[in-house]
Amino acid sequence: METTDGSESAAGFPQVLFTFDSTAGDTYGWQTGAPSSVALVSDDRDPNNPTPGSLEFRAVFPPYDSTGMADSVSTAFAFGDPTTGTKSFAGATKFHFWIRLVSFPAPFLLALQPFTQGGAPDYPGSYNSYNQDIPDDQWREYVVDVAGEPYLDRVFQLVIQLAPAPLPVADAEAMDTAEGGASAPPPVVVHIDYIWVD
Ligand SMILES: [Ca+2]
Repeated sequence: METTDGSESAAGFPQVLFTFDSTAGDTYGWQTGAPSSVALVSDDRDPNNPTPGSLEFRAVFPPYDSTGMADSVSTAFAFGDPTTGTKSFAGATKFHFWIRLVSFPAPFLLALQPFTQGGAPDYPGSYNSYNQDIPDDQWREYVVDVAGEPYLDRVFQLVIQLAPAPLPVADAEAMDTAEGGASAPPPVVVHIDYIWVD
């Protein structure tokens, strides 16, 4: 489903990209890989919004390896094919993401990182919004600074990535030899709303 404001012009900021204000039942094109999941929920960043809704991302991490590391998981929206279907945001300076850490406290969450990425063949990205030690379960705005990025005329996707904290080495070694194999970091749930660009 097309969920942008419909503008194909590179000019004209700000642009609201996603508000998730619907009971449509899909996820407005946002996807993740199983066993993680995305779904619309009635939570909203604005308590006065007459048509509330946000995207719930349930991040299910893979098991720790023998060194105590586990891979990050993410949810993403692609504007189209990375070669032929990118969208121009030329002239943009910031992408804004409102995100709420629902499963607070989350001691196994190392970082919450929204980022933007350009298309093929080199997939350049902006990774300057790397957020650790999120203090509570409230809605917060996370800003990706893209001013002057050369790929803005061919943006491929928006991504929200969650990185699990590594285990202490001693714990990882003990876990690796324990019966039953490696455990995984506990799942983390975030709500995502009001993604806009200026
Ligand atoms: Ca909303």
